Amino acid sequence: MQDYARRMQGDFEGGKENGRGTAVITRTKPKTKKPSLYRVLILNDDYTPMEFVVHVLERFFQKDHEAATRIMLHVHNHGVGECGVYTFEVAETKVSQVMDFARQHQHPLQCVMEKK
Ligand code: TYC
Repeated sequence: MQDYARRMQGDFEGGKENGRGTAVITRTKPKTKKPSLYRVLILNDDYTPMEFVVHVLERFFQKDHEAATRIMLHVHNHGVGECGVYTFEVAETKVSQVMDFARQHQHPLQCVMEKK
């Protein structure tokens, strides 16, 4: 965004004289940056039991049984589906938790993240 536009939004306080007849713009509002968001996806495979995938969605993605079943069936039918959208570190943690849990139960379930 251009400075003049930000000034209109109150990001700057204008017009401090700098002794040379020109104005210096000083920032008054703290700069905030929106974090990038990441989709966490699960992938279909031929071996992981449907009930296990539903359990994963309930346990790690706070889905109720209906929502979890709907997402699982979407993945089963379309190959991939969204479990949730999170900031980078949260998404990374979810992916690790799912991959570890699937491995512990010897299922080939895959979970990945992608930038939105
Ligand atoms: N396709 C699996 C089956 O028929 C079920 C499944 C659904 C597996 C979703 C993985 O992410 C998945 N047992």
